[in-house]
Amino acid sequence: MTEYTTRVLNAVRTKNANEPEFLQAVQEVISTIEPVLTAHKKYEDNCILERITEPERTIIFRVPWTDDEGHIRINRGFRVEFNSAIGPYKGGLRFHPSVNLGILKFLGFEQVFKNSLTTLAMGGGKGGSDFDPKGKSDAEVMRFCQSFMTELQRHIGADTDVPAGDIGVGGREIGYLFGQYKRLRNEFTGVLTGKALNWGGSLIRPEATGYGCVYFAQNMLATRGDDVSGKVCTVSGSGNVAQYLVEKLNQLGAKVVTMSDSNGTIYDPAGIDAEKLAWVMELKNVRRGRIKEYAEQFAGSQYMEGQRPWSIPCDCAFPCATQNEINGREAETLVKNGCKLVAEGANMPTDLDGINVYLQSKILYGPAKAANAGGVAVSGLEMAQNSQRLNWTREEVDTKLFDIMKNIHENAYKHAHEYSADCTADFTNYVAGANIAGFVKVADAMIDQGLV
Ligand code: NDP
Ligand code: 2IT
Repeated sequence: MTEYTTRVLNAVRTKNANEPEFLQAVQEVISTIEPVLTAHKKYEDNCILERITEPERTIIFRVPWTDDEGHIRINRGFRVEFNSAIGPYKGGLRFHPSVNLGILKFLGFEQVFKNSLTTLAMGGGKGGSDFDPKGKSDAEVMRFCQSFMTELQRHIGADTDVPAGDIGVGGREIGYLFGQYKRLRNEFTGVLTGKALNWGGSLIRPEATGYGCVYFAQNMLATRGDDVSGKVCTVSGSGNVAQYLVEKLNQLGAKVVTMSDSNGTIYDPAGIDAEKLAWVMELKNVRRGRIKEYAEQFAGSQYMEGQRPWSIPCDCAFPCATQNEINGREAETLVKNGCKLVAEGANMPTDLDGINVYLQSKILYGPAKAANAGGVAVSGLEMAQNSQRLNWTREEVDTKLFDIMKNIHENAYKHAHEYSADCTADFTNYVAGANIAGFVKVADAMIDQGLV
């Protein structure tokens, strides 16, 4: 570490001591962008690290609502508007009981670099609430969303801040949020992405994160003359990202043997084929049931209560549930069992020890901000369609997504080989490459725009 990065990291640690996830995300970025900071003194001269680690604005608000029994409930709402140097704040909303300011700051910080990588004009933000949609009726979710938007609406706008979904926020929630925004502001605008098709949504947005992550994996495999076809894959999660990631892997001839939820993992050695995946989608999106039921439905599969998928041998692993779901020990198990590729559908699913295991063993590792950028990229395409008042076809959007993921891979590859000393003809440090490529564009824009 240099004097500059040590000083900034220490200051960030002191100021945000009770935000471990945020500190983890900052440490990962700062430790990998050193070569570019050393090569270009302008970043230190302009205090870019000090500025880029501080959100431009953080909004915290009360969200009162009534449940179906008429009881008053209070949740906490947040929007972290992290950086607008290259476009309006853009990033999802997460509804989950674990949500707190530190988690949303980590997600907002990651989003700044991710959105920069997409090549589209989007700044970074994240928001959400500690509201738990599990076990709530549709009417309760609607009342919560309406109360949440009653406050949030004064801070967002199609050219200011454009939220979308994340954990616990899917099509249903985006609908209720959009309806309340429109009612309060009397404006039909592209203020949210992930909308339904018949009122401003984009084809391929539901699929985008999962499909994009597989496209990124394909690009990484191609550098070693390999392909996903025939690969045995483990996947965690069974929500939006996991579902479409499994769909794309199946289309490309891979075999997916696990999915999971917060209670446990199902292992199906025969593979979760298209028919079984359709059943999972109905279970999760319509009945809102638990993944455990899969093992009761499909003979030959088993349910591993309270376990994550990483003990199951695989060629490729795709964590698609949540942060820190792979630690150093689990990463070692993956590598020991022959895993050759990890591509992250979730945000920061691997802890710092785990990342070191991947880098030292020189497997193909696609970090979240590059590998899962397809979701927000198609959100950017949804914004473009809304501005034009046009809808593109499925093929058009999928081709654009495919090209964007190829471009992100190339850009990360190029910056890794230019700056990261550990890269060789056979190994690319995509963590360094993605962080540096994402950073340079935002940092240069911040310098251009003066001290704001
Ligand atoms: P969903 O709410 O649709 O699904 C989340 C899945 O992860 C569920 O299976 C859920 O299980 C599981 N999960 C959530 N929290 C935990 C936990 N603490 N421990 C174990 N499992 C957990 O969310 P998404 O699929 O949209 O998001 C998944 C990940 O992908 C997140 O990290 C998100 O930030 C990231 N992401 C999402 C994008 C998007 O476009 N939606 C874009 C880029 C990244 P259960 O049902 O039991 O809670
Ligand atoms: O983490 C993410 O990139 C998302 N949840 C998607 C954000 C978006 O604005 O589509």
